[in-house]
Amino acid sequence: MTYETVLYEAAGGVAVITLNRPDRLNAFTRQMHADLRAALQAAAGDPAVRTVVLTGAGRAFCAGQDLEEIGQGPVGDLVRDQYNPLILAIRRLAKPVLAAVNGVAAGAGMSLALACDLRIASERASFTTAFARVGLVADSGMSFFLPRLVGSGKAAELLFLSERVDAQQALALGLVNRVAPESEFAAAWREWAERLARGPAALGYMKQLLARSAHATLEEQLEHEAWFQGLAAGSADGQEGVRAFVEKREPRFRGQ
Ligand code: T3D
Repeated sequence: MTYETVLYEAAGGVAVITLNRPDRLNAFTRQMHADLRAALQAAAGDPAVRTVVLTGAGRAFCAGQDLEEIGQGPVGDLVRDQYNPLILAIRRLAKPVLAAVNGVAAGAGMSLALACDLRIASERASFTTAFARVGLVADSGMSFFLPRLVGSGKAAELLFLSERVDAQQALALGLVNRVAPESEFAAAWREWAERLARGPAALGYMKQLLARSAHATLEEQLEHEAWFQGLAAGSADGQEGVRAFVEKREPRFRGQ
């Protein structure tokens, strides 16, 4: 599949989507929104794809909105029509989405990373909420995901002061799951992506369970667990997992 501003490559159960405007630090334009949403849709609709990786070309992950394009049209509409559907597409994708944060992630670029299920950062990556520096409020889910990852006090600090946080600080804060040296970064995220792609259909159910836990009471969440456990246990992968345990062999999951 070819797009103007993103690269798409699917092999071995892993779809890698690379934001590809390196000269603008992969900042979002309307075209990039359209391309990224189309690429996510392609990954969602392809049964051979079991994990999606989002990364950036060049030295940045994504610098957020392209500030040279921001003046074209009402900003609230841009957020509603472009950013919100993108974030929801990632959260509703019933497959793990891994952000391979290769460089700086700023503004909505940081939001994009936070909307993914897992984040691996290169040692040269950094994060800045950036919004307050340009007189804007957090968007693209940042005000939802950030306090849940780092707590409300730290979220307020990161949002109000917009300071740049390096990869090790991000790890200490819980913003990323893992940091890899630059020379090992590609191998590190590929290894996780391939492991996820060999995982059972239950990973997709688990993602939906975690999403529901953000709002549920304990009673509601126990019921959600019971419901999804029924689906997982009835799935081909659930049956294969139990059979493989009894037969003392490694399971062969097919994502079904
Ligand atoms: O309606 C709406 O769109 C609202 C939605 C808003 C969502 C948002 O994301 S708002 C926040 C937008 N993003 C930012 O404010 C970040 C702006 N960029 C920066 O703060 C810095 O560039 C970085 C911290 C990301 C990286 O700094 P550094 O020193 O590594 O690079 P640099 O020299 O600042 O940038 C390199 C080039 O990229 C430079 O262009 P040049 O001088 O080489 O021609 C710079 O202008 C350009 N660039 C960086 N970020 C953006 C950008 N161009 C357009 N838009 C950008 N966001």
